[in-house]
Amino acid sequence: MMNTGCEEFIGVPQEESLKQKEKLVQELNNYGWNTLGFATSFDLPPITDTIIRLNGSEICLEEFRLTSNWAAHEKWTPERLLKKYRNQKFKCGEDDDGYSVKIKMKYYYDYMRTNDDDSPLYVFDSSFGERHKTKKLLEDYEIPKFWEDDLFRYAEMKKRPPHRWIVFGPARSGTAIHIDPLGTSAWNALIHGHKRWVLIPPDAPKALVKPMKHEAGKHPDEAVTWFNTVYKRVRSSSWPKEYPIIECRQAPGEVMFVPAGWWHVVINESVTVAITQNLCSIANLHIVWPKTVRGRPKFSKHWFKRIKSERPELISIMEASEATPQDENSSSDSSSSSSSSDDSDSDSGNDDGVEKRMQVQRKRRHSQTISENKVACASKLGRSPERKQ
Ligand SMILES: O=C(O)CCC(=O)C(=O)O
Ligand SMILES: [Fe+2]
Repeated sequence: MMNTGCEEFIGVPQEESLKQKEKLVQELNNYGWNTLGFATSFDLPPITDTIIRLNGSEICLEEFRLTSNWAAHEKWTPERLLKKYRNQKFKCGEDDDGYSVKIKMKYYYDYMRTNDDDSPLYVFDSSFGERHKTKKLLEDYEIPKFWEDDLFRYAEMKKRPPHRWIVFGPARSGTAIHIDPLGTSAWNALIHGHKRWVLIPPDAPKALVKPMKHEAGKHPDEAVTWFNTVYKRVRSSSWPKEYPIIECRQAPGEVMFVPAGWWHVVINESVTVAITQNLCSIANLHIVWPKTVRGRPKFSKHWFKRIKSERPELISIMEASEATPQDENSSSDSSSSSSSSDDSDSDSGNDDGVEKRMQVQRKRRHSQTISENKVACASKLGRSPERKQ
């Protein structure tokens, strides 16, 4: 839970805050974001945590002390983030035309504390490391050794698909069921709060893992909707044994690894702050390469050249993989996936691809300006950098 002990010191000045809050509440009510009353009625059942946890201190790889030395543990409490980045804008959604919707930290902080939305806005920002005022966040964590060999790093930074996100949001925010894009795997390090995860094997059919049409309701493609519908089936005895799920409650300091191709869905139990990165490792290059060629042809040419000069030994894996048939889920899953999708894997048009990672909750936000001075609606800003890549 958030420590609200120092609100007076770091929060938005009281008068401004009250005005903003009034406006916000009015607008949120107008949009019916709380129509289902989840703020008071949504409860997750007790969990049978089935994840395999490795204790970093008990295995021989020294580097497996993944996050204990990260400054993020001190610096990324909601309060300290507010204090340091209060006037910086972070991406919390996309409008219907794919423009970023951004919100200043000071307003989002207030929103996190006070909202009663069924499925609250979620900050999911992939360009923090490129913006002058926020790139210092990169110094607060490091890529764990296991995942350093990300083959996309050979591509020019400006050309590579978005690959790192700072993620924060209140209880009930989250990421709907999806497969990560381009056959990438991901790690997700939680700094603050608790997340609930459910992972489902890659071969589970989309129709089984997604809410049914009649269940989509007011908030289609939202984590809360999944946890109110499919989750019940997943936990019942009628769930097909051939798709055993893995679930866990992630605590601060724990790093989740999501293998390529796995369905996953995440909901925040309280205010959370996390960092997540997607990667193409040698282990999944044979999956990532053909998807990249098909989905992002322009980028793939550039990347191929770079691999050829930096890691020529990998070219044979890439060439052999092009003949491999693609699996159905990861190439066809789309609109509701926060990351995997036809269009997310595509560089036709604006060559943006992987940014669809968080598209789940953005879609619902349409083009509202939550409040003129709180959110710079992306259409005023022009395409966000990540959409141009
Ligand atoms: O922390 C979360 O909400 C999960 C994020 C996720 O699955 C993703 O970024 O692909
Ligand atoms: Fe994901």
